[in-house]
Amino acid sequence: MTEVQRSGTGSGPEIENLLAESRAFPPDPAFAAQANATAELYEEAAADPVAFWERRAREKLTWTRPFERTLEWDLPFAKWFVGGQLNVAYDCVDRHVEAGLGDKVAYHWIGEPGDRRTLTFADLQREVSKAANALRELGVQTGDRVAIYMPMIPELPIAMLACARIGAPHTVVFGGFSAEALAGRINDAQAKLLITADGGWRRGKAVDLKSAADEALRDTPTIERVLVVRRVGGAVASSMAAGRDVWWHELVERQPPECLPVPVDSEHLLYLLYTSGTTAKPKGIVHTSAGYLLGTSVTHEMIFDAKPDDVYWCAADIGWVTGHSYIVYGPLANGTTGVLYEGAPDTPDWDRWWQIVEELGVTILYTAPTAIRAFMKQGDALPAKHDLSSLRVLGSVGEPINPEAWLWYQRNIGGGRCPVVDTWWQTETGMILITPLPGVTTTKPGSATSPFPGIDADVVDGEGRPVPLGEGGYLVLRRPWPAMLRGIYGDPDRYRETYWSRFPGMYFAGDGARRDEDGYFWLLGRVDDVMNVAGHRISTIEVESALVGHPSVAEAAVVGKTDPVSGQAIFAFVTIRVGVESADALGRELREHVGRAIGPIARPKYLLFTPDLPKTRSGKIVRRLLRDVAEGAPLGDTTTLADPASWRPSAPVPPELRKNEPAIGLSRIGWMRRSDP
Ligand code: 7RM
Repeated sequence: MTEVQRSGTGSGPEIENLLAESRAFPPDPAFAAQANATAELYEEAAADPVAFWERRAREKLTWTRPFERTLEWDLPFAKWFVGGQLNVAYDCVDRHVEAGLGDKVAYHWIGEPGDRRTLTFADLQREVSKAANALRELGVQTGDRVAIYMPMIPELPIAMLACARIGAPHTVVFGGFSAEALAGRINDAQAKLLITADGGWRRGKAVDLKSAADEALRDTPTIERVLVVRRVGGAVASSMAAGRDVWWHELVERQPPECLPVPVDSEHLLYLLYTSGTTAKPKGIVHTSAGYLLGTSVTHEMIFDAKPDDVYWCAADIGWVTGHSYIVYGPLANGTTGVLYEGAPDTPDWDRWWQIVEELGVTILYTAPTAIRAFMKQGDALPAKHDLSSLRVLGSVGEPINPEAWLWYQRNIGGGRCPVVDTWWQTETGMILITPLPGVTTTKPGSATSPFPGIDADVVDGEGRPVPLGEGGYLVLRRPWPAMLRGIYGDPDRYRETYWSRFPGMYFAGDGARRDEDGYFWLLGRVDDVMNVAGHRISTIEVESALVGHPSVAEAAVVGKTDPVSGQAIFAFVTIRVGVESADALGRELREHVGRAIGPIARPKYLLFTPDLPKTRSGKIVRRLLRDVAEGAPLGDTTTLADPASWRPSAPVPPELRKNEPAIGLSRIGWMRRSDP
């Protein structure tokens, strides 16, 4: 199986396989004839990238006050559409109602237990307005931050849009994050209100969100009130704090159904979304209003070929940026009908998604390689049981997609008819930046192909010089784009340092990439200490500091190990304090400890107790070696070591950690300098 190399930009055999991937899929002429995108877009944008966005900003967005200057670029600080005012919720909801589309479905929602709700744009306008009035009653004013911690229920996008309606920035915290992670984000954002739910349904069980929220709220002095949606009823034992907590169905339902949208400046803070970096403290990525809405809506229209009659399903969770940009803001600005599904893809069975596609006649599906590989593992029979002929465009995002998964998706889900768009972007970029345009681009399985019109991406070497075609290096962006992050909340120095200092004048994304002889971009994964587990960014340091926070742990080092389904899996090396017994029970306890500190997705799949960790003279852990050990690279093979001369493990990795199953290993592994006898 061809596998994309995930760390470093060295040219391993995997990359050679990948670049040898020669299958190409030219656009179907029938699709091209009706496509939203055309090849001329590239020419128009190349001629004048700023004018390209300016024209679309005037055409696509509804302004309460027109902008005066398209771009102010004071590197690395960008302002787009300066002087303009609009309201994001109005552009996503009200203007479609005013245009006569009030009865059009905005969201088909399906709960995991099978309950359903259909919300038209008129319903959404009413619900968002009522929720916005409720926020006001709870004391939220324009500019106040609101934290949102919810399952995938309609009240989640309603809450986000209600915030946008009154110009109160939101920060959505993924419902799978722990109380501690929630508290950290609330405190960094200094949020005044928390919107949450009693729980949500996942794999047939009620996940208790309110108890986690209550735990977080012990340590969040800025939170005044809590608005709680009742989703699971008696299935969880949560309680309401008198004077602080209020039920959504009591407060929101009695609000008047009208609420004037508040016009805000183009650069008004729309939301913060926290993402993992190379330190333990997540960064609050700043997204503002007009440029973000333009970038997400233009890319949504062009890359997914979104048409008025489409039924579009981005199967991400709204708690991640993919959900913000491509479930909520981009598609709603385009007046697209979307699908929201609350639950897990394997509940009640692994064909749940295909049953939903068939039932709702989904035409566009956007998901992650992790999900595709998980479906692939279940075999071809489950999708084959369902009529998937409504599908016409397939998208992928979140991690490199290996050619086998791409081809499986194209054949077994797309029936060989649908263009597949592998879209590269980040929380920071806000919108898709490297992607095929369906109907225009000849795709190659495993390649995100080329930069979106107006985007200046390149691959450079360690000195910032563009690498020749056929070679690998670091992915950079040279020009600002409308949906780009405006900074890290409260920390302009960290913003400059993290993204703009490695290569002067360029945005460094933290990803390695190669360009092939045709100039196609092949993304190779992170080059920093950020892991990508099932499309979720988790930093090695976050997991390490959670582990070290446990009283039994002296030291910990964490690396990502290639995983056939989730892309990477977390592998933790742990040394324990003198006097503590390392045992299976402690290993399990540590896993749960990380789960509580960060969230279940951050629980190490592999955990190996070792007497010490390999370090350089200056005390830096030699991660490269740990990575090799985790990957099961043969002992003594130093070809992939950054510093081949120095280190080797003193004993083999226990066999249980070499299988692709969660495991805890006890070992006598020490780390010896190669020069040691
Ligand atoms: C949208 C999202 C960003 C990181 C990014 C990459 C990786 C995302 C692709 C990809 C290869 C892709 N935001 N990544 N898309 N790698 N091909 N099409 O995922 O902030 O959570 O993650 O994800 O490493 O830097 S994110």
